Parts: sequence; structure tokens; C-alpha cells
Amino acid sequence: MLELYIGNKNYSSWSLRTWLLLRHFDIPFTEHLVSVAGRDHNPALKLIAGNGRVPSLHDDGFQVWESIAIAEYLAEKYPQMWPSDPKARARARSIAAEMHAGFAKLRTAMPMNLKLKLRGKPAEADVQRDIDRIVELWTEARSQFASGDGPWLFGDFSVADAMYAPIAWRLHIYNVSLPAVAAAYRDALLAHPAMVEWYEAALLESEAHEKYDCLAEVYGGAR
Ligand SMILES: N[C@@H](CCC(=O)N[C@@H](CS)C(=O)NCC(=O)O)C(=O)O
Repeated sequence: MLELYIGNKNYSSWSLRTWLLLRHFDIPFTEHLVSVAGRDHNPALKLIAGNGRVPSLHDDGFQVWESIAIAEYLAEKYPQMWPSDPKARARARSIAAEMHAGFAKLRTAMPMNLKLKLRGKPAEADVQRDIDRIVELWTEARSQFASGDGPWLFGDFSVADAMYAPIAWRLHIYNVSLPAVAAAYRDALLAHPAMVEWYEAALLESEAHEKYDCLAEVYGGAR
């Protein structure tokens, strides 16, 4: 039996990736929500995952942690989670790994807080570099690999889409303007029924994290 330990839906962008993957592919699992708001390095998390963080997947008690490792573990059971063409699959893995390892400036400057919608302001140069690289990745994948009607990076939904799902929220929350192809892809992610389900559950959460909630003021926006 698969059990997924996730953090607060309002804040936990890493949790969203693995949860969305399971939901998109309609894989049965039990969800356990663990509070991470305001509790960096919560020792209780050590019981759930070796790295003391969420998400963590338990398969009949066997623990898998780190979102990319969870995705790979699931993809061994459900190979349709990656594109079937070897070159498309390699590219999807490259860009998923780039997300897992990178974009720290953007993630720090624009944390996920689904209860915010900000007017936005010009991004700092290093944050804008992250945004430009993401736009480049999305645009190349859509033009080179997304044959057919599917709105996803490689046509059909894959691990790569799940990895970038929280970026769609960040670009939306912080009101970042995007070229047409990237904007259409962001909107496809935001309209995914499981993303809407996650968002609606996040709005019902009462726990607040001061560090993230003060950003409305910083960005001159309104909730
Ligand atoms: N690289 C990890 C990042 C996981 C992570 O940072 N999770 C945060 C929540 S989004 C967390 O568990 N924070 C609680 C803590 O550090 O105690 C992954 O891909 O799963």
C-alpha cells in the first residue's frame, strides 16, 4: 500500500509534485498531512523520512524520500510517467533534474503561498535569469517534443510536468508576465483538476507561516 506524507498544501511545493503525479495517474494512495509551517527541521519528520523532510512515500513501510527519487520509484511501477521515446525521456529527465537541483533564486524570492495574489514587481536580475531559463525549457520542450494535442511539455503528462507544477503557481501568485507559449503552459497546469483540488484544500488550511505571509506587503499586493 502506498502512503504519501506531505506538508501543508498552502506552502509545500515539493509535496505538490509527488501528490500531483499520483493523482494524475489515478494511483490509489493514502495521504498524511504533516505540518511544516514555521517548523524548519522539525525532528518529528525524521520518523517519516530519512532526510527529515516531506514528501516521503512509504510503500508497505519502505521509505522513499526526495521528490525526484519518489517520482522515479513510481515510474518503475508505472512507466507511462515518462515519455516512451528515449530522447524525449532523456530530455524530460534533464529538465526534471534541473528543477530538482536548481532555480534557488526564484524559489527563495517567490515562495509558494497559495493564499496570496500579488500585483508583482520587476524581478531581481538573478531571479529573472531563473524565470528566463524556465521559459526557455518550457518553450523548447513544447516545440520539439509535444506533438499532438496534449497541453503538456512532452504532449502527454509526465514527471517533468509534475516537477514544474509549483512554478506555475509561483508565476501566477507573483504576477510574472510570460511569453505566449509559457503562459499557455502555466495556465494548463493551473487548470489541471488535481491542481484545483490541491488549491481548494490549501485555502481551507488555517495554519500560517509569518515568513511567507508578510510578502503581500513586500510586493505591494493584496490578498
Ligand atoms: N529536496 C527535497 C526538498 C523537500 C523539502 O524541503 N520539504 C520541505 C517542505 S516543502 C520540508 O519538509 N520542510 C520541513 C523541514 O525542513 O523541517 C525534495 O525534493 O523532496
